[in-house]
Amino acid sequence: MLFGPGGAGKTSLMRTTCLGYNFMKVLNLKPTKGVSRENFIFRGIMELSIWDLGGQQLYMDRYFSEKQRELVFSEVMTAVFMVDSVADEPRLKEIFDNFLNYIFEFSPQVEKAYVLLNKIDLQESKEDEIYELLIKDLTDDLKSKVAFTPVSVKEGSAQHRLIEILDYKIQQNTLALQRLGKIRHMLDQMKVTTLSEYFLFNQPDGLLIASTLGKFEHKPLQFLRFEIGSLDSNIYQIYTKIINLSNSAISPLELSTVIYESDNNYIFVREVSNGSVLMIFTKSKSEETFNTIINSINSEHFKNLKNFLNKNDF
Ligand SMILES: Nc1nc2c(ncn2[C@@H]2O[C@H](COP(=O)(O)OP(=O)(O)O)[C@@H](O)[C@H]2O)c(=O)[nH]1
Ligand SMILES: [Mg+2]
Repeated sequence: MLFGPGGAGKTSLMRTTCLGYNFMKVLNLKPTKGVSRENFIFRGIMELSIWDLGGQQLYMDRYFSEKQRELVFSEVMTAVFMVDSVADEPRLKEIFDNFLNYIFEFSPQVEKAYVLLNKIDLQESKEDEIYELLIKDLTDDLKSKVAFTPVSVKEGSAQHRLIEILDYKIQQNTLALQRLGKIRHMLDQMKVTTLSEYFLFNQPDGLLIASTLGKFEHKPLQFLRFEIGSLDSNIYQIYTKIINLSNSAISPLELSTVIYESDNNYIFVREVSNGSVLMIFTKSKSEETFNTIINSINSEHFKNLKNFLNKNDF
């Protein structure tokens, strides 16, 4: 659950983290009205439902009402509270205290509430003051269950923090770990005999799902969608022309693999499913290596991986 007053940056955070939007695209978001729920597949392995509770007072009061609070605050797996460090929100403390109390009351499985003090990129940001206000009068027990982080969606640190929180959840989620293990195994099978390393990325958020080198951290891919399809339109035009010139029949052209070349390696980038992209780095540049890769991305193992990823049975 992502909770907090209107204008805190919740919708911006979700769209930039999970949909690859850049910040410019969320600059002029209209405030969310009421409750909106969006589903995302994080890192290609864990399904997330994000509740963006429209932050206006009217709605806030409704969520906290005796009639609704249990419904709203139960069955939460991860609780994140977001606040605008610039705005003066007269009832901020009250909203925050209610949030904490109801989360821990109705979702006892939640171990920690994460608080994001957002917009620290702005000069007027007063995250220290807001921190003092929010932590004031909390019991020691509550204090130990709340983690505060100053962040900025604009600069990317909010997305980093959210990813960190969600990755921690993956580590605790047996189903996600099983799924990850299977994917790892399939990559290992494809790798055999090719002398190359395989990396699978989640397309919408650009994050690594799994690789034959294990987990590795990379700088976020500037939160751009990992798409190779944008070359498509131009290639198709040229392709059609050439085929016409050679008087052959035109077969459907589907751009699914791009090959890069360095002095010492090839890098293959291949779309696996709608949601993921496979990258293969060769360790040498021999013709033989090249062929083994072509074979591996046309193999049964590749088809299995594709089927598995397309099944989406979380
Ligand atoms: N300067 C700055 N503006 C932000 C940041 N995060 C969000 N905003 C802006 O704050 C406004 C409200 O954001 P929105 O995501 O709609 O907030 P929500 O009501 O919590 O969903 C939008 O105009 C965003 O562009 C940030 O880190 N820095
Ligand atoms: Mg919103």
